[in-house]
Amino acid sequence: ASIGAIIASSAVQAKQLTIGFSQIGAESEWRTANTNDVKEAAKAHNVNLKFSDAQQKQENQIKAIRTFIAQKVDLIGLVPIVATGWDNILREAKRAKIPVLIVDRDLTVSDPSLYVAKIGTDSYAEGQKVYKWIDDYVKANNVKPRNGGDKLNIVILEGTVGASATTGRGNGFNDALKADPDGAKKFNILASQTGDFTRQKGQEVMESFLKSNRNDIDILFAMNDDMALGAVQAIEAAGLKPSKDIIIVSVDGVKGIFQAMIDGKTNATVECNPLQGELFFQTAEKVLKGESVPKSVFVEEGVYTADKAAEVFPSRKY
Ligand code: GYE
Repeated sequence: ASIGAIIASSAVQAKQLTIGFSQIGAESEWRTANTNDVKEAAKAHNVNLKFSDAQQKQENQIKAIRTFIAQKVDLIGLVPIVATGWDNILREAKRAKIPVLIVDRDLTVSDPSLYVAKIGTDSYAEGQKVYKWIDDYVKANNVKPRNGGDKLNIVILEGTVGASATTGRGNGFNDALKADPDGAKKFNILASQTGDFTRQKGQEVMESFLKSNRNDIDILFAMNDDMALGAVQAIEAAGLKPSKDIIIVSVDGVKGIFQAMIDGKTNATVECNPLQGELFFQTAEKVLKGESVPKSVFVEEGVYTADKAAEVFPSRKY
């Protein structure tokens, strides 16, 4: 082959991919880790990344996707802030023959061919792990209701309303509670309200829980670490000891919660892995080469407790 042909063919191979990525915003430490990971992986894969931050608004995500379509990107990544309301915009992408990969959160569409594949976390399993951790912990430590009653009172800080991470974690937790034959005898859900996955709102909602039930709350299930960290502030301000007077379990496994566990302020975190960038770009490249990919892939996740936090901390990547 002539030098010219070799150069031409390697130029074809090296054609840089342009990928549009619609992110939710920056509501939590987890989300920041997720965004940083996607940006780093884009560099490693030499992708021209068009990154859009929707500032917690679905309408901004829809606008971003429409812009990506107009720009004729090769592929679109979407983190759906809520599960529904995507059919029309995904139909537009399909008509333009731009493949869409769903990242992190799940969605519900009328026609599954509107996206190629989903890469994310198993929020239902996370909710089940939260229940199991609580149940094991109270048994092992013979935890008694603070108010002398016969059930342990649980309060829940929920995530963004309508987000798959919220419904999945809630359903996983509630189903595990119902599946436990003694569940209803041991536990009472005293209050459950959204804290929008943010530290600020987590603190505010916990304050209001404490205002009405300061001496009744035994356990807090926060659907993410940030809300748990906000709640710690509220609990301390109410003159109670987080992790002792009120047992705290959350979801994510960010560095901030490891520090809180080391400091004795929360008890456990169920891991939700934000490092999805590598898998996202690998999958995108396969899709664009015409290879088949699994319709749904979950990244790996564990459970971490306060007694192991100091040991594990140095190896945490987010
Ligand atoms: O748990 C929370 C974030 O969608 C799994 O969103 C994600 C959740 C995560 O803001 O911290």
